[in-house]
Amino acid sequence: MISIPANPYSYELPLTGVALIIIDMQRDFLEPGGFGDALGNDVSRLQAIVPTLKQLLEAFRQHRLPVFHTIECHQPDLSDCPPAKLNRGKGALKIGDPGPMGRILVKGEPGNGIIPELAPVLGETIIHKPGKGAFYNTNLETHLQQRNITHLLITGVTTEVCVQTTMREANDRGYECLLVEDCTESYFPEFKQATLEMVRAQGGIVGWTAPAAAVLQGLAEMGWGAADADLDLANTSVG
Ligand code: C5J
Repeated sequence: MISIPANPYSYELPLTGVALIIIDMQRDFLEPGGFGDALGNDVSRLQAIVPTLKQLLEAFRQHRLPVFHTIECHQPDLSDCPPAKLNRGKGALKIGDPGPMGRILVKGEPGNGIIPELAPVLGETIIHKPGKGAFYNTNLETHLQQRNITHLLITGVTTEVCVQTTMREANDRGYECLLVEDCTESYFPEFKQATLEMVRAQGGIVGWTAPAAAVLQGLAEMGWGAADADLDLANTSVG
């Protein structure tokens, strides 16, 4: 067990059972012409976390620890997109409309993919999710249970929407969650700050927060080797 300095108090990272969860680092949220842009947001804000998140991802890869990428998306016929989601927002383009990067938030379209800097590699799991939370209508929990994962390091965008929803879902399911402060971002800086404070309030009612440097230091102290690997290098699973 390694103690990571965190808020509201140290996060105890076990030697096994840890996974990195990267939420929705997709072109649809980070690039002009995607879903985030269509809703009127300044998407350039989200780019700032990419180098730090990449560093954390590389550390997980180096230690051969499990990595899960999520993608918010819908089937081409939008059968998994309820009217309440489809009609919300009154943006320039709706989910399913053709945009400069293909159909907005539709699975398989160029704009729906993960940004190239963080593209999944063989052995990492991709979870396609129709909702904001990564547990809703996905097999994420089955994947986590199969691999005896108990501790989740949570990253990605946007902090107060898909990241926070996923962290709350995970917390209710008994996972010990740490939100990596400089590996998550929002279109609204005040919402990011509020989310960090909310999740760690009341003695960590939803979990912990810590900067990436503290997590990286903890991983270095672990000294995990390939023998502890929980990766199936033959398969990148898609859920
Ligand atoms: C949103 C997300 N904001 N990934 N999705 O619609 O946070």
